[in-house]
Amino acid sequence: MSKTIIISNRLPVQLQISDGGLTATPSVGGLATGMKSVHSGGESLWIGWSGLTEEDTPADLESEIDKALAKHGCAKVNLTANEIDGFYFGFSNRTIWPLFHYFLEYTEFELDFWNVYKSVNQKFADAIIEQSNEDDTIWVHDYQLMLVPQMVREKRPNTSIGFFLHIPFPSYEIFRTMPWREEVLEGLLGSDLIGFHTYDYERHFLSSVRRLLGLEVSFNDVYQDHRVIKVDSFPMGIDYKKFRDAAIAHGKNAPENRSDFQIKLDDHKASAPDTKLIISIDRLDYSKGIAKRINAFEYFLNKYPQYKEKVRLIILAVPSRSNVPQYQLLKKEIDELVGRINGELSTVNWTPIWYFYRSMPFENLIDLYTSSDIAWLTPLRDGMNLVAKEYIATRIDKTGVLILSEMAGSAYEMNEALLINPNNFEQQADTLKQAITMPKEEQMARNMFLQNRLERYNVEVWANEFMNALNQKSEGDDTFVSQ
Ligand code: ADQ
Repeated sequence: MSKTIIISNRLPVQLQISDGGLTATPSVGGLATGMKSVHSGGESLWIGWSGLTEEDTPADLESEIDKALAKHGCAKVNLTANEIDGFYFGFSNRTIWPLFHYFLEYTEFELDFWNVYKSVNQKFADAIIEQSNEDDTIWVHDYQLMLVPQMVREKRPNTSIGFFLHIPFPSYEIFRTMPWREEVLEGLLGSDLIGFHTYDYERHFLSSVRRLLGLEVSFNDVYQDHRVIKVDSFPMGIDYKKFRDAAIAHGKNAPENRSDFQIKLDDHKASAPDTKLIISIDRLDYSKGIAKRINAFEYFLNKYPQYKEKVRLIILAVPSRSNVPQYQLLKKEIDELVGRINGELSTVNWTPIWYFYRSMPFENLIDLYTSSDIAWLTPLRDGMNLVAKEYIATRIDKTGVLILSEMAGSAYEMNEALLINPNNFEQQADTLKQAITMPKEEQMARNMFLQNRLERYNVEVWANEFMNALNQKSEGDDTFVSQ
């Protein structure tokens, strides 16, 4: 029986080794949830890195780990600490990530990183070949594995291979600065179907293919060596029902069942009923524009001083890639900014910014989404941004205002939000004022449209549409015969 093979850098299972032995817990991230309909009992296999380096894996636990992963339909690729350094922290996060998010000044073109990236991609490709058959369908995820499709194609000329990029694909002018640009494009073109979040990313990719490889491109088809590669956009949705149900359950919570975090939020509301809560939730990443947002908040308070003591900004930043120097610098910058602004503007009754640097359990995320009046998300570049969608899904009574950067992929589908340019402080100060004073009826009218769209185009639909397009592609006879 043919199966679906999913490949991503990390497996959707968290392994923990302690005195009590080994535990394997499924992760609850967006991708893991989204792939549920594809990754179901027995007909699929998920291949990825387990999160434990070879050095950290006790030899006597090796087969126990394999068995535990197999129970979740997963198989691991073993990576050494050195490989993780060069492949993940190196090429993936010091070359591709900054470059694809237009941070050329942070981009490092290191031959050593590139070499490790290639060899680790080969390891993933080898694992796929070993664990799959010719008639299986393969779905490769994200920027860490862009060479895998071509590497698999070499051994499996007739297998159906899809690739989805979760981050932006940059414009040709940016992409062409990379020394290994042709190899990366060739790697991706090993696929039958290449998916992006938005039409713009798709266009940028096709433009690079045409100009750097000189291949024929017609609409969204690329013609290469008697093959046709389809390129399309599939904007990723969320598990709408999960967020909505959690928010409904949260509303029904008896007072004694409230989390400590919720008690704190409720106390705050009770003590200052006129104060508006603004939330911002991201991984601590320079692409998310957190430092600029804090500066823009200070600008707003200076432009409209009547809102001092009337608004509070809650920043929740999840620690991320803290081995990469740029992330350490950013953490320091944000610590200092928050300290300075709170130091200068706080009063006995009011601290303008509450800053949390941690990952929060799902329940607390829901506490925050549901307790806030405004969500303010200002990425400087973002492939999609799922937080924007999650916030809207939790607004059961349809109130709440979303202020969203037009640089996020999600902005294309969320026109009813207040869209801003994160570099424009003047506009953001005015938009914050507009959000604070927006009548409830207007909030509800805007959110009704957003909710309907998010409910319809949820993450399951996203995954199914991609798989259907890939299956149609392999069923159709579109082999290209050059004249
Ligand atoms: P990310 O850059 O990680 O994803 P995003 O899409 O916003 O960004 O997803 C973040 C996820 O983490 C959300 O589901 C959110 O609920 C969760 N989260 C955020 N802060 C948290 C906290 N403090 N504690 C716990 N959970 C938290 C990449 C791309 C995005 C793209 C996604 C999916 O960079 O542009 O939308 O992949 O393709």
